[in-house]
Amino acid sequence: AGVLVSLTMMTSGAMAQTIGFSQIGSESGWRAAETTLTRQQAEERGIDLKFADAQQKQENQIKALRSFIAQGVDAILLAPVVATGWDSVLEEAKEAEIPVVLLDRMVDSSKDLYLTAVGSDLVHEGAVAGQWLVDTVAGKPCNVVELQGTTGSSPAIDRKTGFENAIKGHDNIKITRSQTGDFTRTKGKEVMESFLKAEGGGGDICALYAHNDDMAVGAIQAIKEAGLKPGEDILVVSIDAVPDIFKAMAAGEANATVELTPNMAGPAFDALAAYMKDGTMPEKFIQTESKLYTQADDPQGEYDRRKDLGY
Ligand code: GYE
Repeated sequence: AGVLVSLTMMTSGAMAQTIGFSQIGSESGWRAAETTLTRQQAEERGIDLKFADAQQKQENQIKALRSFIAQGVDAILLAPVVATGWDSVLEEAKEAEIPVVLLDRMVDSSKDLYLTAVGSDLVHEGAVAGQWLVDTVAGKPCNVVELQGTTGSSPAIDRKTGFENAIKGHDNIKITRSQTGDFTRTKGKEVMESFLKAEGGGGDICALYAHNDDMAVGAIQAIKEAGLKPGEDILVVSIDAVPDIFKAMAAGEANATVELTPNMAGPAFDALAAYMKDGTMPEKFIQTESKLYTQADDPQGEYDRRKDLGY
């Protein structure tokens, strides 16, 4: 029986896997695209994907992980809505010998509590956005308003840090207001409206830095409703490179975005396949690239290339 089992195990590299995916929700176009691509890749690879939408709540993610552990899934994908509070449930997954792969956001738990993390260098993304503004205003005074991502999430923390690092030493650029828009269009619009009101109509707001394109798209609406020209009166720089930011760029209403690939699942499934086949340990962090796009980079063409990817 031993030989039979080992033969079965050896040929079962492609054995059907059940993988639990705790997704944050669908707060942005980017998140929707990540979900679409993850489902597609699971399908292509014959993976039985158990999908749980947490509606932005950490307690729902923790519940989902406990349910996956109880089901005895082969592996877990987790896009952690915030960076803290994961130790106990990740310990439970480790106890159950279920590998966890983080997608697009990080946790502050120790690295031995997850197999690997797939994501971008979030600090670098903020720095690319900040450097673009430094180069664009070229020494002229510029008051910036900032729409932060979800409070306590690693992208909100790191993208703020990166942007501030880039503008350090350029005293002409000042962040005058900064508040979370929770990565959504609706909140982005609401908070931008409050910024415009607080700044007496927004006449002295030179630029908006939004931690994602969806908040920027919402803010663009607010800027227009205030009678100002987004992309001209108020420069707009954000992150994700979703189709609708390219649509805004093509209309001259947005200026720059830093690309974040929504395909985090590909590298995650590859790392899991290798690990589950023969114990190959992946790097602890599998980094995806961050590319700057501006109005000079054929925004209409970029929109066309992305519009059918499930955003
Ligand atoms: O930028 C945003 C999504 O976690 C880096 O989450 C990701 C961010 C992304 O809501 O659109």
